[in-house]
Amino acid sequence: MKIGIVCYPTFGGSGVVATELGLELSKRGHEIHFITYNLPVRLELLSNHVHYHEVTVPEYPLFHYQPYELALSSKLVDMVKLHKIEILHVHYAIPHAYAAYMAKKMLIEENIYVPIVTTLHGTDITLVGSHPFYKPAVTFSINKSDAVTAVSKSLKKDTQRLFDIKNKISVVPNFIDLDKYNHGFTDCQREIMANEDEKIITHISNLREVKRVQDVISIFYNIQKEIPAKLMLVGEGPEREKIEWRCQQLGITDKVIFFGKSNEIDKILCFSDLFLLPSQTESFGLAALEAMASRVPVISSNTGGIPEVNTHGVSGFLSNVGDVDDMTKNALHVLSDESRLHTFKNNARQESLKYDIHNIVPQYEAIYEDTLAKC
Ligand code: GMT
Repeated sequence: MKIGIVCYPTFGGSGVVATELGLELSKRGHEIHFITYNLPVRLELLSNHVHYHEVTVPEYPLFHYQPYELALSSKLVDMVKLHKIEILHVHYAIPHAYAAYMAKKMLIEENIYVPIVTTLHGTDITLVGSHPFYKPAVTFSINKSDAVTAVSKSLKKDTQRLFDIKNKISVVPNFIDLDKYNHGFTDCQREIMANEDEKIITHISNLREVKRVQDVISIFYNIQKEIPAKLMLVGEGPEREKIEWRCQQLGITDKVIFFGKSNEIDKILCFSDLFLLPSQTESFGLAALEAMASRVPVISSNTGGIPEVNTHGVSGFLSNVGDVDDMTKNALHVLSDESRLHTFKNNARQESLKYDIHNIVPQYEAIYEDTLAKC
């Protein structure tokens, strides 16, 4: 199939999933066209099966807001015609599903029919999309998609609760390329990051309020009072400055390493002992899955889709949002006994196998085939 993929090209989970999906589909013989405003961060290799088409929005002083949706829908029309794209798969409803619908309507005028598959990722529904300013447009574009998928059962339920959805929503969970995260314990060079007796705790996110990074700091502060430890903070975002101040106030700056945006997540996870994800809400928690695939147990909140990924008492532990004391207790339980830590590490890897890329990507292929067959 010739598939057009629209996504945010950033470090966010939806862009990562869209990119990994496109790359895997290309390996399975499909022709993939990424259509977005920047080269997606994990899209390293372009080939004759993987193409990237940039959407540019010319700056014009008259416009207070530059019309990205308009530029995107025009680009979609042009790319569908030029490359004979058969189906458009848009990741993140806002504004992608809306722009794709406009493109579809324009193409119908020229007797070209291109169906749209929309994948809902989380904040497009739970945080941003349900805002009254966007809700009518998001409801409309979900209902007008030819197929709709959500990345967890929890997100499907939230979408049905928050919007008046007439369309069927299929759950296709996020996935992981297990080979990428299959390192041994010996080649991680953990000695560069920490002393031999120190445990390495990691958090990866875009450091937004919804990630509750202050809880990460509180949990780590409590842990390092009991056992020697270092904290790896990966990602950039609006909370960073506040966190740096807090670390200074708590006197732990020498134990906290800020990596910023990193393309070496697999290497960082390779030397990690524990992953913290205390989010306020999380439709899936791809970062937790990446940690588990790297044999890193997860201490998380029990919100949204996280319980579908992190199994309580097996791959880690779940606590109520904001219950820093319980998360600390669980973290110390996992870290304080070497053989228990080893069991949790193995369990984490084992649980991640459910989300093997080779099992999940065919589910998207089946949806494309079904959708095309109905046109
Ligand atoms: O959570 C983020 O900061 C990024 C966001 C995104 O849209 O890129 O992630 C959402 O989609 C990911 C991929 O499906 C999920 O794994 C994340 O759980 C989800 N984030 C939230 O629901 C907060």
